[in-house]
Amino acid sequence: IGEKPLILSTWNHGLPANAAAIAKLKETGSILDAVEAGVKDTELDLSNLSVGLQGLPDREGITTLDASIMTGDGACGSVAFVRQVKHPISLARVVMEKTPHVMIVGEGARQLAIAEGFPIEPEVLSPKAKEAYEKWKIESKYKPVINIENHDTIGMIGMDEAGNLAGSCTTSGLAYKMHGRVGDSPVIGAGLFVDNEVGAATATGLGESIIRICGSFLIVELMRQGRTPQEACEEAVKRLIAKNSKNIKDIQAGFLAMNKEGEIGAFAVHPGFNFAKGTMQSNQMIDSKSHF
Ligand code: SD4
Repeated sequence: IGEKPLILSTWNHGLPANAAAIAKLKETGSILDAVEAGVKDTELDLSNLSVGLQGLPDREGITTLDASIMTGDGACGSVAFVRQVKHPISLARVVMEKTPHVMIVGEGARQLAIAEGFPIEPEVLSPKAKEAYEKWKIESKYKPVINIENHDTIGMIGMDEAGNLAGSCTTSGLAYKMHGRVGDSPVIGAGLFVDNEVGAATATGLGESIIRICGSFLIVELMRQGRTPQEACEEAVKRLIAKNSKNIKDIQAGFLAMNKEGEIGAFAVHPGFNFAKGTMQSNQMIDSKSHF
């Protein structure tokens, strides 16, 4: 039905990320290489305050990163609460390919990065992040602002011409989170899930609300049972709203999915979520529908 190869990724930065992914796919032919290269572009984007080391810090003023990567055959790796590493997505790939583990966090992840020859960056906030943090400290109130500074994570899912799937997700998490807080992005099944037999899904938004319903896994399983990607995303949002009903007006979450046929779906709690759809011929932004 849909075009292949196909790359989907969350938010406006999805456009350049998709372009980087498609370029990589042309170069190496690997959908795994493509989804890694795609989000690496966002990890370096200084204008993005929700991904990479330029992201907004936690309430102690420290930026900590979460990332995950997965392929359609069930291989996966992730890192969480990691400091001073510019490309957590590549470190997640190292966990997947070079260790017997799936998830490595904190200082252990940083040590792995050092052992693997990743450069360790100085721990300084970017000028934009520093300015925002100084402002936040005046009141030190924790309240996520939907669609604005807290919600710009990149989740990317892709399929090559042969129908092999892979996905990636990387974030600096919620701004001003508690030190040590980990969101959905590095949790396989929450922020990302990929299965070559069915399809792939990724999530963005308030990680706690997404983890509660195992969002991405839920969507893939709903597709396995015959729902379209769109129906599956809508059902996941419905479930999320039911499980987070008390403060739903302050919670934004969005899901993105594709199935093996190249059909796509997206749905969010509130308006404002958008995503980029890339093929060999085109790369365009699409506005997601939402429950409210
Ligand atoms: C998190 N889901 O850490 C991430 C944040 C996010 O767009 O998606 N921002 O909860």
